[in-house]
Amino acid sequence: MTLRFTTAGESHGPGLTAVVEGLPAGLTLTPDDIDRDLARRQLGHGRGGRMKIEKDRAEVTAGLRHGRTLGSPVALRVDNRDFANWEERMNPWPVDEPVEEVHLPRPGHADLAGVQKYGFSDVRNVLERASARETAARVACGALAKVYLRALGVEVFSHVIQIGSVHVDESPVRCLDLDASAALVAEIDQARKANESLGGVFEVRAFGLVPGIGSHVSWDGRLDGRLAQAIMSIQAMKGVSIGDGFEVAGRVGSQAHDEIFWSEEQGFFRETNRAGGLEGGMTSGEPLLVRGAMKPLPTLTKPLRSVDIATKDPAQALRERTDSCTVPAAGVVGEAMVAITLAGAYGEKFGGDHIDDALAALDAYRERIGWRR
Ligand code: EPS
Repeated sequence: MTLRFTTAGESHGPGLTAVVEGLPAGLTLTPDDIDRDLARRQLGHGRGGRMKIEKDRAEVTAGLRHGRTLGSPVALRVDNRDFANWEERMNPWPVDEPVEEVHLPRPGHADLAGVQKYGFSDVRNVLERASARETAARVACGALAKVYLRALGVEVFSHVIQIGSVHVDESPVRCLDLDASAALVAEIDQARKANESLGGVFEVRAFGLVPGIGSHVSWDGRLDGRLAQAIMSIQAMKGVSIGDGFEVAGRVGSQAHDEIFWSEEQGFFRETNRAGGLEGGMTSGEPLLVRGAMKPLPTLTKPLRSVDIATKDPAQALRERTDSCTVPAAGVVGEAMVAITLAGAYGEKFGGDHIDDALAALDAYRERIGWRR
């Protein structure tokens, strides 16, 4: 069975709700498995005032008993603490006094197309759902997928590799060392002072994958396509790449692929991973490398030109409390989306109503293909 999830919730409404279907029975979960990732998503230099209000925790309301999955849908909720400050404006039920409408769509946000499409006069009816607050629910679902994957020997991580114009590659060790980190922080501080926001690039890596997850036989079974959709569905994403991504387009063939070797102790292996762990829409058994490119957030303290949708007069876009950079948080969301996608593809291949059935199927497959890692 594949893994499916859905979320509901507005940014300043009472809370976020999510339902995850397709987890096998018998997985052991602790509250910390979910809350740890929720806390990681809230961190990162460049966050605004909202994160001082929220302290995200997931309340599981279905699908678990005494810390073990039942094979039934898992339902959870994450409260919006900020709702206490929005009870009038975001009450699900009619309120006594009319609330002020927002008429100033932000370039780069869902605001304008959203009010046109859904027939609203108030931009808030769109921006509340388009907000990246929703990613808290995704991260909670992703944490469940990670527990499933961990039981199957797969771990998912992420790191930031670019913020604004500063690349981590510019650090001599090509990793998030203190120098690189300091340069990224300085870039964010400088942007904030200039009333600007910043985007960037994160990378998600998954280790412990067996070859053959996903499929070459049908377009919608190709794992690279599914991962691309998962990453691109995250708010503010403008690009996705796998392995060496766009760079391979400019190389000659001999520099673009990963030669195949075999040894008694390793079985099949590669010395390079330019393909990012995917060939022909399937995992190759090498680590999965997926990058997401995020645009700068569209809520600006020095707003761009826009139009008042009620009067049609030129105006400045909506200006409100905002983050200046959320690339570190987006990396955690990327992990969640990759984990959900991988867990779904593992579920399709190894199935099982109970996790032990999936493990038995995985073992039999490893044996059949002689996979030794
Ligand atoms: C967001 C705007 C900010 C962010 C929010 C996403 O919220 P507010 O308008 O309340 O200041 O803090 O992100 C979150 C609440 C979160 O949990 O990540 C936006 O417009 O997308």
